[in-house]
Amino acid sequence: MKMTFRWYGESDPVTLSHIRQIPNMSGVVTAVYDVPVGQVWPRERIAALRALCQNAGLAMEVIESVPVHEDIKLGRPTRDLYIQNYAENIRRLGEAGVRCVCYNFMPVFDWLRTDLHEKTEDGANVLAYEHQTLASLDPAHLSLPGWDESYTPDQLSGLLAAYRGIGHRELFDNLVYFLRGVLPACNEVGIDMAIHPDDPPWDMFGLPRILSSEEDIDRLFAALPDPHNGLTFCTGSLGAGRDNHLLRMAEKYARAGRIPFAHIRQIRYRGERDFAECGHLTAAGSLDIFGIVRALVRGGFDGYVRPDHGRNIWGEDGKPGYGLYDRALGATYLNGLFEAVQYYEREN
Ligand SMILES: [Mn+2]
Repeated sequence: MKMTFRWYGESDPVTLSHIRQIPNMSGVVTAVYDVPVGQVWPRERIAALRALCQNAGLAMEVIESVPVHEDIKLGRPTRDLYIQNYAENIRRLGEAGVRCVCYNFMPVFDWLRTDLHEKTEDGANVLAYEHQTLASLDPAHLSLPGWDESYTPDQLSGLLAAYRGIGHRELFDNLVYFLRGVLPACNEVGIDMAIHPDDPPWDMFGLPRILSSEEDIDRLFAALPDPHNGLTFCTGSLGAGRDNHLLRMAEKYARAGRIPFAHIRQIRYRGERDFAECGHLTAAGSLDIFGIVRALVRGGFDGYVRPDHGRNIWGEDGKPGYGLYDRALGATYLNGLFEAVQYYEREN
C-alpha cells in the first residue's frame, strides 16, 4: 500500500510541506487543472508540477483526474480527436513517472451532494446527500453547492438534450470504445487506468450511470481484460449503494489485480438513499472500514490509497471535503488499520 493525499495544486490552501508531515505519506494525487477538458497537457506544465511535488519529498504517481470530454461519452464523431489527445496525455504522464490515472464516465454531472456544510453534533461540517431534494431540481438550471457552473444554461440544455438518445447500453459501448483507444498508450508507458465509480451510484436526472454495482464492474472487466483496465475502489461512492457488498468486491477485485487505487472514506446511511459523510472510523458510520481494509489486504492489494473526503474540523475553512486535518486523521487511521491487518495476516 502506498499512502497518498489529494492536492489541488498551488492554489490549494493545504501545502505540500503539511502533506509531507503526515506519517507514511508517499505522494500526492493531483492534476494540471487549468487546461480545458479534451486538450493535451503541455509537457512543461506536467514537469513543473512533478518538480514541485518532488522538491517537497512527495511522488506524483497518481493523477486525478484526466477528465473525459463529453463528446467521448456521447459517441460523437469528434470523439476520435479527443481520444487521441487523451492517449497523448497518457504517454506524457507516463514519461513523467505517473503510474495511475483516475477518471470517471458519468454524463454531465460528477459527484452530487445537497449540502457541503452540514453541521454535526460536535461542531464539524460534512457533506450530505438528500435524494428527494436533488431529484426535484431541474438539471438544466442546477444551482448546487460545489457545482462549478462551467456550462451556461444554454450549453447545459443542449448537452442534456444530446443525452436523450444515450441509454446504459450506448454509454457502456462508448466507454469501451474510449478505453480501446487509450489502453495501447497505457501499455506503452505502464499506466493503469482506474475508473471512479458513480457517485452516487444510480442514474441522476434521467442520465444513465454505468459504474454503480458489482455487475457493472464485472461487465467492464469482461469486455476489456487488459490488465491496465482498472478500478478506483471508492468505498464512499460504491457504499452509498446499499446492495453493494463492499467486502466481497474489495477482495475479489484486489485478487484479480484490478484495484490500482483506493479511495477510502466513511458515510452514514439515513433514508433509503440519503447519507451524510463522516470521519473515517468504522464506528462513525455505516461502512465496515476495517473489514474493507482486511479484504483488500487478503486480496493482495498493493496499490495507492488515499483518505477520501474528510470533515471540516478545528476551525479549518477549506475546500469542502478536502481540508487538511480530518483527512490527515483519516490517513493515520488507515495506516493503523493496514499495519495491524498486514501484521496479523503475516502471523496467521
Ligand atoms: Mn472517491
